[in-house]
Amino acid sequence: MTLKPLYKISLVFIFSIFYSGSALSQNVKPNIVLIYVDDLGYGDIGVNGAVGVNTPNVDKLAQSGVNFTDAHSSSSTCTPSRYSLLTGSHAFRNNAAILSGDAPLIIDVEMETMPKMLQKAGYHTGIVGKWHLGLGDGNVDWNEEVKPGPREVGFDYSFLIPATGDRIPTVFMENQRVINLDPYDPIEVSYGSRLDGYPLGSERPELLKQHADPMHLQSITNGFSRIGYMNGGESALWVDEEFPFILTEKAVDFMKAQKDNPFFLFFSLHDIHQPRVANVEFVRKSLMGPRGDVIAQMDWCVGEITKTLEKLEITENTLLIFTSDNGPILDDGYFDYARELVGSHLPAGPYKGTKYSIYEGGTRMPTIVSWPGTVDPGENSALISQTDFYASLAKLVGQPIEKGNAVDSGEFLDVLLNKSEKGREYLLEEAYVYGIRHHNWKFIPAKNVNVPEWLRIKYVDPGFFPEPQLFDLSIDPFESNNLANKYPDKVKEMESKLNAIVKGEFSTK
Ligand code: NG6
Ligand code: CA
Repeated sequence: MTLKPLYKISLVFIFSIFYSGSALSQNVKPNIVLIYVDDLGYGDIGVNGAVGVNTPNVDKLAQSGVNFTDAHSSSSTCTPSRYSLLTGSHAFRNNAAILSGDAPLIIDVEMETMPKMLQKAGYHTGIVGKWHLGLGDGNVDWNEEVKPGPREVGFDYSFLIPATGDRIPTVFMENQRVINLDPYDPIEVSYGSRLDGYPLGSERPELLKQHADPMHLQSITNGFSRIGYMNGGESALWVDEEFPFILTEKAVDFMKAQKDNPFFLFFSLHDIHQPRVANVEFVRKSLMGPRGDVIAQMDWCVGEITKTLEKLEITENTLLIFTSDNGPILDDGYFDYARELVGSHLPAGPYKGTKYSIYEGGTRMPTIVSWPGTVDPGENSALISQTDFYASLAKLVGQPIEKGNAVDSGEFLDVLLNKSEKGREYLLEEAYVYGIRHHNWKFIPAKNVNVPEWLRIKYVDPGFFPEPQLFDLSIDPFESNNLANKYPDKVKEMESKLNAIVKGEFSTK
């Protein structure tokens, strides 16, 4: 049944009366759109101080919604963050780490997940974009339906970049099948021995649109050398420059088709991960070269989503969350001549560290929640984690969480809806080492972790911390003044809390 706009508005009005107390009435089922950007830093959007690129659509969302200033991904890399987001449990509990492009699905299909919970509440669920949670059972035939995958994790519909833009196979999958595949040109994939397939970046540099470091010099498809070897599937190869249009179109089609159901759309963008290659429409849209241009491109995608909600007249019945999976990365494998630090642009805002880092820049994410008519606009400084979305949304849609499910997911619905600034007391941050927050205190234990060689060469915190570190973020947001010697009792307390979390003896939620 299609409701006339007037009725819709009055329904929203009735809902808002219910919402005026601190707890929400049960069984309110707005559509939920989660826009998950890849590698976007806290400072990369206009409202958080970006200067090298304009993000008018994201800024508009922030103006009509809540801009969170202390919201975190569970980890400073992709797979672990996505794992926690969908399962409500810490990535370390399942040793979740960045996966290769042929890795098996890392979410146990028996496990309750956020999309399964939403399905039980009557939602039609879909993912469009980057997956990177593994597919299949370890021995994938890319020419057949690949199982288990998103469907077994709770998504009714999927349109995927299977792993990352820089990993083969560089093909889209719709509902777990490679699209546009010619059966006479089957796909083979290898992350071990070389295949006699696409030319290699290490041998044919003249074919490259962007030169790459030795880790990204394997099979060349569409002028980019990737991680991994691939043969066949030529008719199915994606064109990186078409990502924004193809992914956005799939997301828009999903919303259009589901506009009369409550739907959950996980729109998981490739931007601004490398290889960073903007469509010609967005080239030079920023002052920062490719990194800024793909931020502008990402902003366009966000605008298309909000425009579609408006056109479908469901803006006021849609809870939209915008955030990112990990902190910003500057160069990461491709020499794209990005001018990343143009002027005073600070990709991680006032925070130290980048993607991969345990410092705040690794996990403190640009995070906006918008639900016009229900959520009061403003800024919210509560400490929360993306891991908390699961329990908070379960509360919103009136779904119970059974014991043993979503074990690290705290219910902070009032925070998400900007009715409270009382967030978490403790929060675990995962990188190659752990960090823990207690309100504005931040603790990183002394540790020497064996991180990959390339990481040690390139990044700020290579996993070697000879001394424990303690910071007071209220006066030292950049984590530059180590107070560990000054407050030994605080160090002890936070270290023991951290150990207890890891051993499963203390819950932060
Ligand atoms: C790293 C890749 C990097 C990127 C990252 C995953 C190398 C040297 N680097 O291993 O290019 O793909 O994995 O990014 O291989 S993430 O956002 O999906 O976590
Ligand atoms: Ca990422």
